[in-house]
Amino acid sequence: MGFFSINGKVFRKVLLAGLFVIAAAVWYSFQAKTIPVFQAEEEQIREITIVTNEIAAETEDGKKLEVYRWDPGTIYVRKGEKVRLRFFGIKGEEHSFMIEGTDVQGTIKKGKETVITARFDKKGIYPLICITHHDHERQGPMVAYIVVD
Ligand SMILES: [Cu+2]
Repeated sequence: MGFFSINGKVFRKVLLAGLFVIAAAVWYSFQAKTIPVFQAEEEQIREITIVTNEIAAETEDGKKLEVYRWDPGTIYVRKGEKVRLRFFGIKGEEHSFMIEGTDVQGTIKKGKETVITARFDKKGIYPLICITHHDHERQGPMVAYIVVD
């Protein structure tokens, strides 16, 4: 009886140790797989390049028409996604801009890059407005639309 009860204790200890090893192996394999995935997700920032463009024309009587534009004019972003907006000034000396519905604002100069990192947590359409070229009288409207869904 004594022999069997000692054996029973040893068996239980070995069983518990075995279960612990299995649990640790399962936990470790789970950790090893998930850690790099989380790191990759955190580092993911989508880059969007936007340039300042100009459309010019002339009427039959020689009147010059011109409008500054963002290129692209529509930017699609996922809700909660981190984006890096790289503005590059091509046409026009300077553009002071804001993104309506956010506190993002800045200035783009010809031949220079302005970089802004943003995250839109609410769905909607956010106008990217150039204040310098706001309306028809000031070679505008220079507006693009950031569509967040
Ligand atoms: Cu402008």
